[in-house]
Amino acid sequence: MSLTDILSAEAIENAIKDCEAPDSFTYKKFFQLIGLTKKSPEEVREVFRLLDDNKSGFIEESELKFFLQRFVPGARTLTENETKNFMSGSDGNSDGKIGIDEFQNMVLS
Ligand SMILES: [Ca+2]
Repeated sequence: MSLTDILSAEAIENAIKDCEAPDSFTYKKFFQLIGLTKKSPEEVREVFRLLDDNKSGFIEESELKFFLQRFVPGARTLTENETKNFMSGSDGNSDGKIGIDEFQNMVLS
């Protein structure tokens, strides 16, 4: 299973292009552009598992910097502001990392 089994490679490419400029990334728009907001809860959870490379069960703040590169290896890193906004918008229980339920809520709410 890979990300492009669930998401269209073209949509991913467009989403990455849309946030090429530093500080233009917002997770809401990105998840819309890649088509994730229209997926089923189970598909969203599968995407989380694919993004959780070290299988820790969480996406940590330090990993968010490289979030775009999980989709396209040549994509840019996120800025500190983008990383902070991403984390504060998704980390419902404020433990500094994103769990699978928090990820699902963030994408589908
Ligand atoms: Ca959390």
